[in-house]
Amino acid sequence: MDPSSSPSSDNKTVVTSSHLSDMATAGQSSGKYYENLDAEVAGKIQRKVGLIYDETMCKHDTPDGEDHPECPDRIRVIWEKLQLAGVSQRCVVLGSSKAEDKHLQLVHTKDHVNLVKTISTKQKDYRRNKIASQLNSIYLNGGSSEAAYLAAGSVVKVAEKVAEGELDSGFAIVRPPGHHAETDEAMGFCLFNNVAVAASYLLNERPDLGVKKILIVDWDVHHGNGTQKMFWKDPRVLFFSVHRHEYGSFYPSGDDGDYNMVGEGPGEGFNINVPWDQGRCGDADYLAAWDHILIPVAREFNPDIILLSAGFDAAIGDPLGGCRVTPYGYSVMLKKLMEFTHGKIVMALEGGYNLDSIAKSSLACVQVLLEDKIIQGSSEAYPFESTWPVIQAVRKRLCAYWPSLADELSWKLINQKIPNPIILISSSDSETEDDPHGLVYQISKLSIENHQVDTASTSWRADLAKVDIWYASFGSNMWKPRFLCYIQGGQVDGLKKACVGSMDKSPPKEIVWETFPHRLFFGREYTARWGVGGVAFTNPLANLNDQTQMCLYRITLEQFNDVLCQENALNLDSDSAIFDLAALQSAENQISILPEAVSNSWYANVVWLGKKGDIPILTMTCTLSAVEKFKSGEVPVRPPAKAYAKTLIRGLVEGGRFSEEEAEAYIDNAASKPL
Ligand code: X5A
Ligand code: ZN
Repeated sequence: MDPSSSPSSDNKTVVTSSHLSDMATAGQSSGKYYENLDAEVAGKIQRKVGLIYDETMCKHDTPDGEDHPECPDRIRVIWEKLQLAGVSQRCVVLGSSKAEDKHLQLVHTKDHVNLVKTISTKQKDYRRNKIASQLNSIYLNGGSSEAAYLAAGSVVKVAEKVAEGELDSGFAIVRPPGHHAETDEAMGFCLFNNVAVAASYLLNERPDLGVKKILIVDWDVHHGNGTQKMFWKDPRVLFFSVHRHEYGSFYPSGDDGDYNMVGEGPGEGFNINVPWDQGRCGDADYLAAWDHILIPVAREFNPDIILLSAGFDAAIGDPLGGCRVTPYGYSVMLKKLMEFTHGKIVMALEGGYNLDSIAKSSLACVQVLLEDKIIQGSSEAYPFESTWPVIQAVRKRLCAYWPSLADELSWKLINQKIPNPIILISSSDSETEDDPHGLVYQISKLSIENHQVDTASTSWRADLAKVDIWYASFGSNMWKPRFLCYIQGGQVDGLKKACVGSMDKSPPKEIVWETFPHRLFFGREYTARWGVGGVAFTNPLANLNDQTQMCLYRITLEQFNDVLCQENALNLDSDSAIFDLAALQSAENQISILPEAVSNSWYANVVWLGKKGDIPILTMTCTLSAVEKFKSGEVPVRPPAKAYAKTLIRGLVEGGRFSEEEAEAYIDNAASKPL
């Protein structure tokens, strides 16, 4: 551990000015210019993400150097990870600040503040261990007071800057943690309730900032009992905590973390607990709670800012938590929160005791705040069996306050589960490493969309019209006018037959190009639309040696069904979708999709290619068994029909992908390489 990497001991990276407006980003202030490549590619402005880390907070430690999970290295490893990844250099690094007593007293008693204030002084030396032993899960030493003041003050500072708009978001890498600390009591490794102090400060001390409603999300594996109590009757704070509960046996034991605890008086309905019944929850369970509780409620609540009690002790590998959330899982949970408050999110570290896990998870989160491309990863496909009943119970208990929770979850959805006793191995570390080829090809096994699956499929069109997908085309549909025939109807140059178009004739919302690691080839002897010659297919399996240009159209899932029908010569008037939300979910889970009605046609295989901006990317091609038939020669591989090739080349050229020559060479190459 190199202590000089701490900003408090390295003047070059310390930015102590309290005025952000005249402050450069940390990268610029140390003479280097760091570019956010992802933001640049997307033509976006780099988001200002604030970070606070201060080595002084490491001085809070066990009195005699005994081992303890809540150890100083926790924040050091996070800070080091952010530096090594080159991420802290792209953030605004702020100096830490001590909390003011009057701010602490917004949520704590004067006695409690005084106790923490004086606990580290010489005079208290002999009494410290005794006081600590009378508290629940607390140790104290000579560095505790200062660390506690810095932890609370730093969260206040980041929250203030984000609320003011000087920062877009931020992460206070602090210890001791805060969410167990109650009004008059330190407990659970927590001295001051850092997040609660910050929330109360914004609401009560800074009306000028216009923060009227705060969402506090607590994803620490333990229940945020302190925070819950501090805003129990306060409708300005919506407190959401997801935690291990096991019927009140998990720390902090008792009923406080029960889902029946919804707040009181004016605060009734503004407290939401999601209490797990068993201890091995992972990404799928957490995301189910997000999709079916937190996100719909947050949409209704419409907060002005989000404070995140970001403990990472539900992370895979945590010695206290036992859960299995991956860095990818954390990044998806955070990404989903970015939809609100223009991304004004203040993260404050709470628990998290596996040094490697908390460093990786923190990095993944800061990358989300910076709006970098979401890291690759995969998770178990479905929540545990015991998860749906918990989610349903929470929805039922709270639907009187939040109408979006009122619908029963569909049986289709809640049948997607993993039997409880099975212990799964979650994603390996390597799955979260950067893809050396820069190709997004790994298939996420996890639904990160909030799909409300309706029980009655009376109007599948209306339901699927609400869901956007990217249709990735690699054949003649790359030429926009030709693709539009499938939407608007008609017959362009080269087509031997007119298309009927989709029911919903609205044009694609966006068109982008991307390269995918799937082999493009041409096969068959004749098609009704193009005449003699082969048409394009792509191997459903990814292979990093292959690169295929695809033109992505953002259309609705309803339109995608109509395109699928036309590709496979089916009528559009079916009373059920051939590719519905359940199919989308299966596609995501790599289960081969062969809708009954199209199983004999050529483009019946819908393949999941990943996600782009949270929207699934789908393509349609032949089945794997058809690829085998092409390989064996049972079905001929043929160069493309003339008119067809012309259309492809036009698409590639007009799409700005290639020059005429390059497009020809690209097609020739795909047509001549042996399968
Ligand atoms: C902040 C936090 C855990 C306390 C566990 C006590 N506290 N056994 O994670
Ligand atoms: Zn915890």
